[in-house]
Amino acid sequence: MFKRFSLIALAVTIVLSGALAVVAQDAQPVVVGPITQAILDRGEVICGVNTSLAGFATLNDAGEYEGFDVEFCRAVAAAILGDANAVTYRPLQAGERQAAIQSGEIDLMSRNTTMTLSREAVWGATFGPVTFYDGQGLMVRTDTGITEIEGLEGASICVQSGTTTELNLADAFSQRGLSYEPQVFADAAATWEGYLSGRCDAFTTDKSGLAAYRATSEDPGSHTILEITLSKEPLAPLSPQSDPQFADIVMWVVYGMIQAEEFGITSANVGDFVGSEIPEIQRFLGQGDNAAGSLYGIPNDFMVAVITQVGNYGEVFERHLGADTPFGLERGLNALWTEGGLQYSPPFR
Ligand SMILES: N[C@@H](CCC(=O)N[C@@H](CS)C(=O)NCC(=O)O)C(=O)O
Repeated sequence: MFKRFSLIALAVTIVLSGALAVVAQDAQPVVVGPITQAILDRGEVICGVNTSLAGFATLNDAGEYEGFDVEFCRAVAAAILGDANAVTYRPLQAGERQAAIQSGEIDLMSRNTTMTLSREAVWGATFGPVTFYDGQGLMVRTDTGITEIEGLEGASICVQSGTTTELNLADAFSQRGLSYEPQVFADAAATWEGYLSGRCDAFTTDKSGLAAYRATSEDPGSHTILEITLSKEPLAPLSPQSDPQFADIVMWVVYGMIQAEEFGITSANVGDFVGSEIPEIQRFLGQGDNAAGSLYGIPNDFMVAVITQVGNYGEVFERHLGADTPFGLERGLNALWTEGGLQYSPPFR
């Protein structure tokens, strides 16, 4: 009898202690990481962006940065501070990126930067989800009649230093037994000017960059982007490894924008979804008893602020790069997975 009682007592204790552990875990106060804390203290996110890349990051007439990449700086500010405008932008040349991350002078970088193994390790960076699946391309003057990479045998090619572009170019030509003469420039404007002034037969960078330069040139029709894609360039935001919790916030903000598009939640209708009875939507928007942002020490309903002030992923893409912009980019790989693309968010659970 006693034995039976003690076994029951033991079972009850195990179940209870299990339950207590879960409660204790849920109730544990979240320790806010150093980057998030610095953002809260100064009331601003310091975000590294491109010096100027049409569609991705440019200064508008009001002297403010705008563009596809800029929106992710704004989204992180909205998530943490509730204000998408609370961002200080640090324009960075390609070759300045490593030092900006290593020194910790920026909290976040959202600047057409390709995620690679060595950058994570050597720069000490944590990349977030891919915001733009890209690939390297080649542009030539249309009147050269060149349509294939083989037509560039012995050509001079304008390329920017400190980029994956420079490295891929060498691989692409040597693999095909082709020779070329690189004309290397430290900044984008000089690289583009080099090509325009005829110093180079071709200009190479990410296809998004080629589309941006071509669309904003005097005569877009006089430049042709070759069909070939030389590399994979998954462009993603990144942050210093000193605060893994902040890196998680960046990750879930980007995924949240993708998930919002999948749910059909936009900046215009998010208010209608806040009162939704659907558990999945309640969890996503941090409503009721569902823990979301609170697990990271930020407002529980952080995605409401992000969607209201910035929009979902599709809205951001269309606003800056889509059919109604000079770039007219198709979603392609950047479509949702449900539409044949690669953009896919893990569950907000
Ligand atoms: N995605 C490549 C290339 C990124 C890159 O910096 N591209 C150039 C050409 S489009 C650029 O944005 N230059 C602008 C600048 O350095 O200000 C990388 O991460 O290395």
